[in-house]
Parts: sequence; C-alpha cells; structure tokens
Amino acid sequence: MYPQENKSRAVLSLDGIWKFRLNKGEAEKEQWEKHSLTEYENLYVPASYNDQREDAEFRLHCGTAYYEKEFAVPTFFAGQRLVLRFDAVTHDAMVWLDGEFLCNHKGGFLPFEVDVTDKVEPGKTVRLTVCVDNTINRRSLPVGSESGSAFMGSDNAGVPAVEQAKLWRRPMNLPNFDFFNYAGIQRHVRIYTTPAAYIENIILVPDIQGKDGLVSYTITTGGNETGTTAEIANTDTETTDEESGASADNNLVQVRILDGEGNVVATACGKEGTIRIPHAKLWEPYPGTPYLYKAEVTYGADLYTEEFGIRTVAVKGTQVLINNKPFYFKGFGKHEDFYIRGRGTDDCLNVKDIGLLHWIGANSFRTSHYPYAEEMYRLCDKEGIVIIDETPAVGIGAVDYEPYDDTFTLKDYHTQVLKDMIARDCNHPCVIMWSLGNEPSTDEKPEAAYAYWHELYNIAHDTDPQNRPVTLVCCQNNYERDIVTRTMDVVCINRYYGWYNLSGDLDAACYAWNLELDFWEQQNKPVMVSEYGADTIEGLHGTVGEMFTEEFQAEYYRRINAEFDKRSFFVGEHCWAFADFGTLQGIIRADGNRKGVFTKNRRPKLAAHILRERWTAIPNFGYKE
Ligand code: E8X
Repeated sequence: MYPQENKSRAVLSLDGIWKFRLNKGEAEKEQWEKHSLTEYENLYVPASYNDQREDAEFRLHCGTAYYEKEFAVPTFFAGQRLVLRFDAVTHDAMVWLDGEFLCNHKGGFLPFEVDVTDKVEPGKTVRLTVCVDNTINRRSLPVGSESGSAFMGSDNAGVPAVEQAKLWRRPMNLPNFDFFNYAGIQRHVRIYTTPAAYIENIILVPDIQGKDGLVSYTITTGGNETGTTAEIANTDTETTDEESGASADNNLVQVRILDGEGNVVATACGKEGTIRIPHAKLWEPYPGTPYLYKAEVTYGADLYTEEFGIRTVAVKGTQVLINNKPFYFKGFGKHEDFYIRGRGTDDCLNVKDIGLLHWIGANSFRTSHYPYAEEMYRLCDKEGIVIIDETPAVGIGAVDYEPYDDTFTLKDYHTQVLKDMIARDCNHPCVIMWSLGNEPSTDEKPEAAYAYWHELYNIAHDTDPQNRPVTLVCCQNNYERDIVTRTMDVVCINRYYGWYNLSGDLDAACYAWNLELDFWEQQNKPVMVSEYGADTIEGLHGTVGEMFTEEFQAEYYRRINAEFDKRSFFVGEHCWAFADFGTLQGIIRADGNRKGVFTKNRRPKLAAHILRERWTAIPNFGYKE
C-alpha cells in the first residue's frame, strides 16, 4: 500500500542527495557495501543518474552503480514497526544496511519493501547502500538484445571492419525498445511506520446497483493483534481457541466510508464484506465528475484511508462501457521522461501534463511502456483521466516464447510483474484496462505467441479483483496471421501507415487503414488505435506539408481520424506520443523520438491545435451511437 501519514503512521523521506559511484568493475573486489564510499559524486534521488553529470559515462554506462545514504530514524519511532520502501529502482537492486545484505529486487518499475524493525534502531545512524543494475537482456523487461543491434539500429552487418569493431568496443546495452534506458533510484525512498499489528492490504471492488453503490472489500492484516494467525474466522464450524482468536481479530477491523465532503455514509465491521452506499455519486472521466469516496479502515491502533471511486468497466459487443455507457478514448501513449531528471518522479510535471490533457480535450492515456509512479495514478483518480496500465513487457521476440535456459523462462518473470502491477494498482478508479505488453512478435510464430499471451491474459483476469478488460498492444504486423490480438477484450493496434510505410503518402495511408479496418470489422470486438504518429520537428514548416513538418503531422491526424469516424466499432484514438522523448542515439532519432504532439518542454505543435478542435467536440460517452 502507498505510504501514508496519519494519526497511526509516520513517513520519513530518504529522498535528497545521496553518494553515488558508477561501478567500472571495481566494486566486486572492494565490496563497496562494506564501508562508506570514499570516492563518490553527489546525486539527487529520485531521478535517473544518466543526465546528472556532464559525462558520457553516465549516459552510456552499462552495468551496476552504487548509491549510499546515512540516516537515523527518530527515537520517538521506537515501538513502531518500520518498513523501508523503494517505489522503484531501475532495473535491478541489491540493498544492504551497515554492510549487511537486506534484500534484492528484479525489475525497474514497481515498488518493493522490507520490514527493518529489527535492523534499524531508532536514534542510531545507519548506512544504506543500494547497488543498481541497468542491464537489459533477454531476461529483463523491457527486453534487450544480447547481440546484434538496438531498436531499428543499423550496424552494417557483413562489413569486416564493422564486425570487428563491434567485438572490440565497450560493453553497451542494446535496447529492443525505443526509449532511453534511464536508470537509478528513480522513485521515492521512504521509511514508514505502522503499529505492531497493522493493516497489510485493502482491496476494494465497486459496483452499481440501481441508484446505489456497492463496495466489496477485503482487508488483510499482519503482526496480529490477538496473538493468533490473522486469518479470517470461519464462523460456521465449531470454534477452536485459535479460531476464536482469529474471530476477535476479525472484529477489530472497522470500515467507515466517507463521501467527498467528509460525511460518514456507511460503516462495516470485519475483514470482508459488501457495503452499500445509497444514492452514490459515480466516478466519471473529466469533464464529468471524478467523484471519490474514502474507505477509512481501522484495525486496533492502526488506521489507513484508501480513496476509491464507484464506477464499472465492461466490454460488450464492440463497445467499452464505463458505468454502462459507451466510452470513446481520446489521448496518447506517454512516457515518464524530462530534462535532467530523466525518468525520475516529478509531481509538478505530472500536474502540467494532466493540465495539457484537459486543455487538448483528451480523456485517457496508456502508461507506455511500464507502470508509472503511483503519484500519477493518484492524480488521475482525482482529475478524471482514464489509464490503460501497461507492464514493462516491450521488445518481446519469438525467441522469448521458449525458455531462455534451464533456469529462466521469460513468461514466469512476466507473470510475476503482471501480478505485482495489478496488486499495486487494482484499487484505482482511473485504471480501466490492463495492457499485458507492447508490440511483441505475434505473427512470426502465431501459435507460440498465442500460448504465451493467452496464459497471461487469463492470469490478469484471475488476478484483478475488479476483473477489468485486458489487452495486448499489437505491433503493425500481418494481422491475418496474428491470432493473439483478435482474442483480447479490446483490440489495440499500433499503426504507422503514412510514416514507417507508405511514407508521406496520406492517400495511400488512408486506403491501407480502410483495408485493415475491413478486416477488424469482421471480428466483432471494440478496436482502438493505441499508436499512430509522425516525427515532427517543431518550427519546421512547409506549404505542402512534407514529412517532419508541423503541417504534415497535423494533416496526418486530420486525414486518418476522418477514417476512424466512419467505423462504429472503432472506440478510440491514442496518438503516439504525448510529448517528444529521449531514446538511444541512432540514425533515425534526432535528439530522441520527435512524434510528440507536444515538444519535450510541453509546448504544442500545430497538430495539438487540430486535435484540440476535434477532441473538445467529441463527448466521452455515446460518440458512436
Ligand atoms: C516509434 C514507436 C515507438 O516509439 C514505440 O515505443 C513503439 C514504435 C513504432 C513501431 N512503437 O517508432 O515511434 C514501428 C513499427 C513499424 C512498422
């Protein structure tokens, strides 16, 4: 659960300046975690390390780096349970306290935490060391190549001098994806307290019944107030000692539902149940009201308040329904990416971006290509922006459908990440669909692809208490051979007719779109475009709008969008991308990917005005009715 400060819980931030050192092969023999770093630079957390120094080594580093910080928790924390939480360390982390190994974590975009009550003595200064590893390979998500070249790279294979130089050069990461491999402690680091017996998790599932809202809730507790296993009491059998303890424990859980004005509108007791909220106000995407309630849970001395919305999501025929009304997606694929801090958590930037989404008339975005910082989802709950929540599974090729070796299968790791993402985000009203991943190979080995993705599809449905729709974002491919995409709840397609193919020819692009849409029309599924776009250099203009000009991007969206309007099963348009973003340097990237409708510093390109005109006239609901 997201760290919270209230009358029972305190939060101590460990953000700020940390000691930092890139490991150029020295750390192993010197065991940097065993003593305080002697040579180091001062770097800021949370942020990527890559752009914090004017040194190519920081930008291009491949491998591990060390962070270190000394801290003490206040003596008045004594008696409380202490938990150290990392919101995300990219990609892999190893953590030590005063040189003693504490934990490790694989994967760069989800939180991990460890109980340090017995390890951190209040009032005493301790040294926290974190080793981060930015390596990407066929065992990581996102996926990196282990030989060959990076995303769309051209390495002149076959030229002897080039082949030899490749063997000779420095080790480098070869992303199988089109965004900069930012790394480091990119999100907050905190110690939070709870009472010894504490609320471990809260799961809320909203529903609508007539004019009322229903919330099913499940609460798990830890540390256990009564000294028995904190399992839910089984009251219909004879009660043993242990069970009566558990039932007493169950009775310690109290739930109060507060409305937006702070009035108590319903109460309940026990670890699970269903609460009725008469005449409930629904959560609706902006410009509707994203109304939020609070579930205030107490368990003994502990308190945790979780915000939630009452809304439903379903797919019916060719429609995506929010609160039983057909929704039309208007928005973007985004990135967490900005000057200097790279992928570092930036609430101010998030606020700005939501403001721009409102300005342009968008109602949604996809967290391409990884789960974002939790602060963004919390903000979208309040601001009424709909999220398609994506795992970091980008760059998966047909080879990844086979086990890597005797010890590693990507699907197992992917399953874990998917479950962790759903566990982290499942209470957010703003999240209305899960994306299993982005642009895997689906048409090369269609059967193997089906076996891989369908298992994940089922796992997502089984894991999500709200059973939201599930999708897989499909790369432009042979959609007749691909048997995965068509089986998702919503068909999400990334298409670049007029850019990567039929380049610059918008007549041909529209023709191609229509041929493909004829195919999708037969599938009886809701279909949306999850990426389409054109690289555009701000300030580059032309009367006839050739590629890279602002006029071309504007015309591209104007022409293609008109085709979408002719299809009733077409439920949304997400432009690629919201803003320009960083990538690995390469021959098709001039200072990153320039397909942003906004520049990296969030100024509108011409297309932004065209989209604004269109989107402010398209309602959230009932557009295709
Ligand atoms: C692009 C986008 C990329 O940035 C995104 O992360 C994934 C890419 C296009 C795939 N989708 O290059 O701008 C291109 C397939 C072409 C046929």
